[in-house]
Amino acid sequence: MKVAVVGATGLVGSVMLKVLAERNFPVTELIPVASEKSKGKEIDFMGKKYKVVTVDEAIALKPDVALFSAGGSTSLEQAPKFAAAGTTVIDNSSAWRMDPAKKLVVPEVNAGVLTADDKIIANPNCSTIQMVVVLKPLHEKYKIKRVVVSTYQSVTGTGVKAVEQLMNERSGIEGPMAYAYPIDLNVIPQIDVFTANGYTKEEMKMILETRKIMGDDAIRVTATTVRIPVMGGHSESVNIEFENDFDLADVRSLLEKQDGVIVTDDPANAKYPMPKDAHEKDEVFVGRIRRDESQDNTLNLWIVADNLRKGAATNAVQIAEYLVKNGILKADLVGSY
Ligand code: 11C
Repeated sequence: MKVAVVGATGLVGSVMLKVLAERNFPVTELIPVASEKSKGKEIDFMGKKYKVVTVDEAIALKPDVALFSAGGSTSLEQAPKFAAAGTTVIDNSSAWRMDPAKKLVVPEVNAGVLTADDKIIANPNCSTIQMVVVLKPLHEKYKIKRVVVSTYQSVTGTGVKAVEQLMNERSGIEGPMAYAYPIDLNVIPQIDVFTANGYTKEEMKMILETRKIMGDDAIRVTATTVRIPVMGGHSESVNIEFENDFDLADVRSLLEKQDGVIVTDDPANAKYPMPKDAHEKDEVFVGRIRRDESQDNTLNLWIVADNLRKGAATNAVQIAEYLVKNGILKADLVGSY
């Protein structure tokens, strides 16, 4: 399988390369793609060196699949060109997510919607992905009415510049600012820009994407998304109101059985998910599972995942894996995968 990684030199792109290698995706030829200024730079991948090429060069090489993590405008412009050349694009930007003609996929939740006609597939926002993996089995059993989520998001979600800002501030070094405010020893209740209703774009992504992935517009969601001086993963406090009453032991067992979820919930021994532990893991971790005693049929949870992994790169690679395993994406090596 010829695999292009568009944005290969960025934070998510480099994790995509790592995840492709770790999961032994059947890459016969890697095509690392980046902007003109990185052209020619060498990338090590599974013991071989590959030269970074430009988008136009990559399109001409007709990859079987292109994993995109190069921002919305690059994706809007370039993804259709790859698709026209026969490449299946899995796009990590927000460009196509709410396009009714495009699928927005978290494999554990809705991979079944994918068909061979889907040439541009959208990878959801990181904070949405980790939440819906946990919501899915609970919605199936108890039917979710409303979700109230507050996030505690890692600076890696913003990119390299934000990681550098945090590290510079820690070391007392002045440098370029990714945020309008210091992030070390601070908390910023704004992720992305504000929209007309007073919510940020990140909050609206959580609201709208959740309904699309879950395939249920009746689920009400409200979100407050917050940046904190942490690396390693996003955390979420999630309050879920169901139509029906639930059994706490059953909730735990549903989550334990859910693909891609690890339950870490042992208050007696102070065990719960934390970004330090979720870092570099592909799973979504859930803990602090308890009844909301202020309201009927309502549950509280704490969800943590590595936003660069399950929140971005791993989810994109899992979509590609699903396409291969189900014969939707075909190449010579399919049979041996
Ligand atoms: C953050 N969730 O943590 C954002 C990053 O739509 O894919 C990912 C933005 C997106 O800042």
